[in-house]
Amino acid sequence: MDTNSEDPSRGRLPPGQLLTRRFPVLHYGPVPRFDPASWIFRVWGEVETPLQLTWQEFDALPKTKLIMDIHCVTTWSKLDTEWEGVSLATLINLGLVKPTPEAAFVIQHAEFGFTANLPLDVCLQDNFLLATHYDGQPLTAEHGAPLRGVVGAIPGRTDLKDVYFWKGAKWLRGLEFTRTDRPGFWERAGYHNEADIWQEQRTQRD
Ligand SMILES: Nc1nc2c(c(=O)[nH]1)N[C@H]1C(S)=C(S)[C@@H](COP(=O)(O)O)O[C@H]1N2
Ligand SMILES: [Mo]
Repeated sequence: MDTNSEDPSRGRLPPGQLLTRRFPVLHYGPVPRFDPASWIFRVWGEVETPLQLTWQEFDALPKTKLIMDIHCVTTWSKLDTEWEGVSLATLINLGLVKPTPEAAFVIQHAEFGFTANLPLDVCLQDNFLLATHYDGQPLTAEHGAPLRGVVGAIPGRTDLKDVYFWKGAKWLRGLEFTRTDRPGFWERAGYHNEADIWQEQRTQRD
């Protein structure tokens, strides 16, 4: 009998990764305090009209659930994590965000000036979400409350580009659409710009 076929991680663990059941907390700097009264989410840059939403407005948007495997560049991976939030596709379908024809990249802007960059194509995939909930509960402060970008791998979806978890910004406050790419916080610190988990694009030398 092929016991391997019973292994839920089969084919899902990228090279150099180890499974964890915990949910480690990883970030640079302090954890910000969330003030729902002053919190504003902004979209600007290569969009037809800039957008500003209060927390009340953002929280009222239609939400999507997403189950995916997340892979941290520090080598931990966690399978079947459940997220809920607003997809960029939803913001576009509702007409709230209209990228210009020149828009090619999205820079996530978070508290304290933290940024993370991704191609627009990746942010439009099913494995990228602006998440408000993890595992059925609102995000905890240390995991990015009230809003964070999340990106991972959906098992079986070989059509998607899968990147390391650092490409999702905790404490997200806005999205900037750009024509050209601009390295984010960890990318400037030496992490790989593309961050493909299957190709092990961890640092700029990989
Ligand atoms: N604002 C912010 N977001 C961030 C980071 C950070 O330093 N600041 N670190 C990234 C990294 S390196 C990882 S691995 C994940 C960790 O998310 P977690 O703490 O929820 O596991 O957040 C990402 N998002
Ligand atoms: Mo990380």
